[in-house]
Amino acid sequence: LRLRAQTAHTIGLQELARADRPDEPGNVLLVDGRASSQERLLRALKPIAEVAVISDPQAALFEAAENSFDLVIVNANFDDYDPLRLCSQLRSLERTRFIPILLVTEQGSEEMIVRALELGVTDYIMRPVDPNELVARSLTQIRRKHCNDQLRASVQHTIELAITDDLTGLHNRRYLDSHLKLLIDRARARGRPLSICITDIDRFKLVNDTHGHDAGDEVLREFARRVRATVRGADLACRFGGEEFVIVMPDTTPEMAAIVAERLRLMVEGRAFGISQGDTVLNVTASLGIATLRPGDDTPEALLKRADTALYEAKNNGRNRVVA
Ligand code: GH3
Ligand code: MG
Ligand code: MG
Ligand code: MG
Repeated sequence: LRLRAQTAHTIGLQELARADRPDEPGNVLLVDGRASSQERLLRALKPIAEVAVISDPQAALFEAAENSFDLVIVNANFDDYDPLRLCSQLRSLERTRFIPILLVTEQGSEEMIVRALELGVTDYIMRPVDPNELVARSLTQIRRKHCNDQLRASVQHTIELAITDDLTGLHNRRYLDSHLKLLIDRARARGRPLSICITDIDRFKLVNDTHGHDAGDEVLREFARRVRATVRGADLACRFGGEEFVIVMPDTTPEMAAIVAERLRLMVEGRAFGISQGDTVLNVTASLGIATLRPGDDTPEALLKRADTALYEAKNNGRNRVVA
């Protein structure tokens, strides 16, 4: 009778798991040095999870780092290997540090359990392992992992929205404000040059006035694409405001910055911008001002101000040019 009750209970938990996440079974890595216990634990877990079994704890670390598991179960039964070493490695690797760990230990190994919890093991279970308890503890961790993953992804998404310009997909001014100082400090600390370029589309108001605001938006998006095509991975490109863009270039001398700016100027001037109204193409030009970090620049604003003054000069000297 007791056995039957236990089976029913197990089924209850399975159904709960299915009802909760019908299309999201857990992915479990079972690290277990012995074939006999592997088989027993596997049988208990099979209804609630996809289980990968591995005997060698060092190989398990690689396995965990290469795949996305929701739970690692470490059965502390290896010959000549401290299971806590694996747990601690799992906790320290970037790719595995968020995976919950369930440790299976001997009765009376309180000391080991305390050390395990201290180094970040999530939960433990004592031998002989009760299958229901194993399922219950595993499900708890798998669900928690799924929730945490969703939370992390949504935080990531929110951050991205907050630092991205909706229209062009470039970084926005908020991101520039928070990062320019960082890039300047880093350049100073390393004794490396850093240059910035401010570019503003020429007579952009005319585009809006003649072809409408939507056409203006299309020009801005295409302009941003050409900015992106000009910069290197280490550069920070952002939409500073309306039709103004800023490029921050670490490790870049004034001479190199002038070359980059001239390349962008030619990229804009060289090929007309298509807009979706009929066959209309627009000839667009931009003016660019560059500045390089000097000892006297106390703030990011000081550097931006000099680039802006250069831009103003480029506008005054007839537009469609680079001024340093
Ligand atoms: P200049 O050569 O001196 O830079 O002339 P300009 O016409 O480009 O400069 P001005 O600052 O007078 O006009 C900028 C225009 O950019 C005015 C504004 O309506 C437009 N603008 C700003 N943001 C957006 C946007 O997101 N979309 C569109 N379509 N237009 C924008
Ligand atoms: Mg203007
Ligand atoms: Mg303009
Ligand atoms: Mg402007």
